[in-house]
Amino acid sequence: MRKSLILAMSVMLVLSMSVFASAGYKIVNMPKNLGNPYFDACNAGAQEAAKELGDEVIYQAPSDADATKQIQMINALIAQKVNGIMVSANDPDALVPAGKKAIEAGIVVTSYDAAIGDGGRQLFALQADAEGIGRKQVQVMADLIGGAGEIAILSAASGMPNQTEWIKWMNEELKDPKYKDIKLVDTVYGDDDDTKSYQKMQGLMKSYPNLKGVISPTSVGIAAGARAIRDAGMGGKIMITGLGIPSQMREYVKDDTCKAFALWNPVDLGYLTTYMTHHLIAGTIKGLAGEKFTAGRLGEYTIGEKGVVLLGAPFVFTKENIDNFSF
Ligand code: RAM
Repeated sequence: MRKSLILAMSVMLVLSMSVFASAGYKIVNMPKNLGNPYFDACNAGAQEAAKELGDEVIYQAPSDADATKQIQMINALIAQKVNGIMVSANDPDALVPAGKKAIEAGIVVTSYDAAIGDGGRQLFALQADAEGIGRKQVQVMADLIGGAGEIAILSAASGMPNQTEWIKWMNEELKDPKYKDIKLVDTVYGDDDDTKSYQKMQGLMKSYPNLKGVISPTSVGIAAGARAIRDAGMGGKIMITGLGIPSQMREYVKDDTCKAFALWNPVDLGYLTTYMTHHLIAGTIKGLAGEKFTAGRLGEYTIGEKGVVLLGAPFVFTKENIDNFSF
């Protein structure tokens, strides 16, 4: 008697669990490319949020940071009728038509990290204020090289919206007369590919024998650049800073190849994006400026102008604090 009751109850439990699971939304997390530990950290946050929300987040992207391949993937997802797509765009304008088509098909399209242009996405989770990020990297570099010498920028790809925006602010900051002894000699692109970024760093060292420092606003570029500097025995002679993730940069920070770099928390960025996307699908927000929503452990957020939701302020990592971070 008691046994059959327990059995009936467990059957009911399993049934209700599967009903709950099928009530969840199907959301695709589409970074610029796969195989990038920065985006893996974003995805860890997305999975954490999905678990809390009862949604399913599928991690899908091209193997290289290519806009055309992202467009093909978005088109395929429209046919599959997923509920939401969260995109870090390789090209802001090229992705607008595909994003629009998905929205018209009833799919929620959001961006994080690098936004699809206006009309091609509903909301954008912005990691940190672009002006602050751009200017900060120049300020850190100036400190590292004692305010004088030749510097270069080692970026990802020239069409990527976040890279373009940060570099614009770096150039603005450099106009300040206090940097009159610093000369930006070149901006090169490693396409967020480790080997290509490493070779671009080697090329910079060859072309500019007096190079004092490199700013790399990409987690792929800064790690490859630091490795190239160390392999060339130039650690301490050429400074590198930019945006990186602690797990990839720890060894270079510890041996002084990279004394300081900045970033936001990518796990939190993926977590916020997933909550934001979920609320749009559920209809609890429409995506209008001024609307508020709660993003689990991160608390309350307000939608800003042009559908931008700001994660928070960036953080500078050094030898003193790098061991406090696991991502
Ligand atoms: C790379 C990507 C990403 C950028 C980070 C800092 O992984 O280019 O878009 O935000 O670096």
